Amino acid sequence: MAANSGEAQSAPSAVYEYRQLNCEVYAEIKFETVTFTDVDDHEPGSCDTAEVYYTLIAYPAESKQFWSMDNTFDMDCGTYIFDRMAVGSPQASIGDNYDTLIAPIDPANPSVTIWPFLSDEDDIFGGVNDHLCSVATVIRMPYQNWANYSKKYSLRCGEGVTSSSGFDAEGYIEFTVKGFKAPPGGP
Ligand SMILES: [Ca+2]
Ligand SMILES: [Ca+2]
Ligand SMILES: [Ca+2]
Ligand SMILES: [Ca+2]
Repeated sequence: MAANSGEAQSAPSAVYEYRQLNCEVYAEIKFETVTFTDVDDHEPGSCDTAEVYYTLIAYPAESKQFWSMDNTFDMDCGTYIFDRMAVGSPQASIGDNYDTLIAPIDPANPSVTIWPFLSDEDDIFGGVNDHLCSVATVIRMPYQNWANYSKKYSLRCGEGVTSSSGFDAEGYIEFTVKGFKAPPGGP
């Protein structure tokens, strides 16, 4: 009698554990566009041409860097699609998704820190480059809410970022954040 009652109690928890192990939660961060309404690179007029390299960060996902100080991407005023900006960059072969990062959500710290950072290269200042545009935000919510989360963000250059030298472009960065479930080990 005692053994039967013990079995009856353990069955439900075994089922619960099985389901938990077969589902982890991830966030997909898709960097959509960056729009510049003004760019200052010490040239005449209000929409200068910046020589750009940039890093897409969505911690705890692995960050992606495109272009470099030696190999930059020209940008002036207008809207640029991150997926297209990366084409031609030496780093663009690292994956098909040039604009998307996948972050595993940690139940103990269910947050994602999003921080795209665009820099302007300046030969004339001896390698001291300018901050062109960046935004930063931490998205945090209860773990169980992440799987169904979906939101589009539009943040102004400089929003959420502390920088002593400021930013040389005015504009905004748009990105979407979507939660989903996938088997352990990654989607
Ligand atoms: Ca500059
Ligand atoms: Ca100018
Ligand atoms: Ca320039
Ligand atoms: Ca420059």
